[in-house]
Amino acid sequence: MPMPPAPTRIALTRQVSSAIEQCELTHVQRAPIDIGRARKQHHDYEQVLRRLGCRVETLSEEPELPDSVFVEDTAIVLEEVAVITRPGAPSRRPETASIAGALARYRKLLRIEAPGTLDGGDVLLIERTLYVGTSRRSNREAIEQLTALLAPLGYHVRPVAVRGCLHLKTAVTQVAEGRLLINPSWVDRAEFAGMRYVEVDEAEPFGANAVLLGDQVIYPTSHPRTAERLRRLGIAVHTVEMSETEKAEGGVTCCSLLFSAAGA
Ligand code: CIR
Repeated sequence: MPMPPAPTRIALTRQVSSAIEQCELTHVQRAPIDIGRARKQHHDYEQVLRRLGCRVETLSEEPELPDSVFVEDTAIVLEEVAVITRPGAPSRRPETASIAGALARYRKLLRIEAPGTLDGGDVLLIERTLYVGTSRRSNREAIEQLTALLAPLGYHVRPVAVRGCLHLKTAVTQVAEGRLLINPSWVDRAEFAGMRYVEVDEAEPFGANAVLLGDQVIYPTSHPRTAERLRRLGIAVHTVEMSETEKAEGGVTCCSLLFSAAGA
């Protein structure tokens, strides 16, 4: 019997807003952003996603929504459903409408409602567990809602304390099966029982944000020492320049929503 083809992997992205310089900032000093360069870097990031097998669907620019390139924060896409978030920063809440429109073609939609607030950057999915950062952006009400929405589908939701950074995935992401890339100053290793770790180089505190696609990692050029640590572990690392979105406090995971077209 021939094997069925692998389901198409979608990467949902959005063009960089011409208003990106008015972005929200929490732990990063405001610095001028070169919009042309930001767009070029975002285009190159999309090219890497394509090279790694994704079909990239790019939403058009939202000139009124400075942070709208960071689509990760607006939804949690699982095999069965997509949960539309209610972002913690009020300026970002209008971003969800167009994302819901795009995701409705692929998934049944569930929603986080007020007073819940949740940013997708706080949600790290490992197998059937969603680790959710209790950051300034994501609150207990949202975690309770998420737990109730997803328990019937067999998902566990676990709150995780983060400190000193914007989101859980600023502090920790997965880089291989059973292995996390972590900045232990911002999140405790003990939260993730049974996982192996690689720590960021101490000169690169923002280096814990990586995209894992299959067994390939997309990673910013700005953290070369940590990239080298990953390579020494045998991990395939594809580097991308992200200097301009980094000035907006965004990393590689923030700029796409990755999911299989087929769903469940
Ligand atoms: C914000 O503060 O909301 C944006 N300037 C950056 C969001 C980055 N998103 C992410 O880490 N998932």
